[in-house]
Amino acid sequence: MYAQLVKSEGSKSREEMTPEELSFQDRIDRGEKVEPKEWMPEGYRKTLIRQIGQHAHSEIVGQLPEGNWITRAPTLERKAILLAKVQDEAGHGLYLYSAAETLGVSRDELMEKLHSGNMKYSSIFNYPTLTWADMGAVGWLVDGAAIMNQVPLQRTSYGPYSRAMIRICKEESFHQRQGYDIMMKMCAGTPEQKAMAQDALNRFWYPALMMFGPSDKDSIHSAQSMAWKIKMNTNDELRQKFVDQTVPQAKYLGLTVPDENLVWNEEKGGHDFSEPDWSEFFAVIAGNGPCNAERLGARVKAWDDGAWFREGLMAHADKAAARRIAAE
Ligand code: FAQ
Repeated sequence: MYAQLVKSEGSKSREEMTPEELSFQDRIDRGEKVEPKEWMPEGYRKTLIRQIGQHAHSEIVGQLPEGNWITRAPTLERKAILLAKVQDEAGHGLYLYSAAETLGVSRDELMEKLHSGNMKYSSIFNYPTLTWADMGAVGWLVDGAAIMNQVPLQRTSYGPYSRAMIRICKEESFHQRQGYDIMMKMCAGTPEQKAMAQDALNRFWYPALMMFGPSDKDSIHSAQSMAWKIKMNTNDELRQKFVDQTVPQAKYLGLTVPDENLVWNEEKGGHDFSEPDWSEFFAVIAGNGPCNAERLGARVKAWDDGAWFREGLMAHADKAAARRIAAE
């Protein structure tokens, strides 16, 4: 079924597996959840730390493009909604860091890897948000793509990740609705407002398609991650579903998806569409997108600026512990 998938490095056939690995794979195949204290192959643990850690970093870095517009939201109501949405993303980051910590990695280690450029976050957050319409496009397309990817992850095999996803998905669907609501208002507004909405769609369409990762033939982790049910679908499957879901929404808004090759293919029951520019994608994930330096710089500065607060909390915790010991 997944003829396009490349073999993941280090993946083993059943004949190559140890008895422990075989019985682990059987549990996964039966649909059982894996919990933190249970035995798991080292590769499974590492893959989860990579994916959950990158996912957590994406939620945290993902606050920046929208945070940029909180002070400039057009009404008090829009400001309150955007503020709540950005705070939700912080919460998602925290659930996910907690899920990653159950795998034996500390939050400080994950932060250090993000700040030193040794761990990724989603490519999408390296694009600028230039106008208020971008808040609509981010909610509609970026949260829309995030939901498409995260709904299946509610069934992922690692218990803490799966449970975090259930809660996150509830909030993401509100985020997507608020973005689409901004787009609806702008498209029903003046010609200038509608043109801003079209411009935002033009700039965010292909970066949103890139969120699903490289095409299946270049996705080095998919085969193994799907065998372990860490990932439930291939990158191309989810990208196709996203296009099929989003095209009618664009039509309803009276906007044009910026793809001349976009056409409904009756035979496959889905749209044919142009692939994103993969050389741009690989440049962005290598650190060379339009906003990589700015985004990472903002996170490193926030970490450094918060050092006094973390030290204060630790001093307080140490004093409280010393008092408890003295009282015993
Ligand atoms: N950006 O072999 P694959 C959100 C990397 S949450 C950057 O296909 P995999 C909420 C990949 O890490 C958005 N890097 O990898 C929100 C690997 O490099 P590595 C985040 C990417 O892991 C909304 C290499 O390419 N969601 O938006 C990307 O099997 C609004 C090869 O790729 C998640 O993290 C990319 N787009 O599949 C917040 C969901 N794609 O690690 C604020 C969970 C690929 O070997 C505002 N993650 N790479 O150095 C996943 O489902 C998967 O990790 C994929 C990638 C599908 C992202």
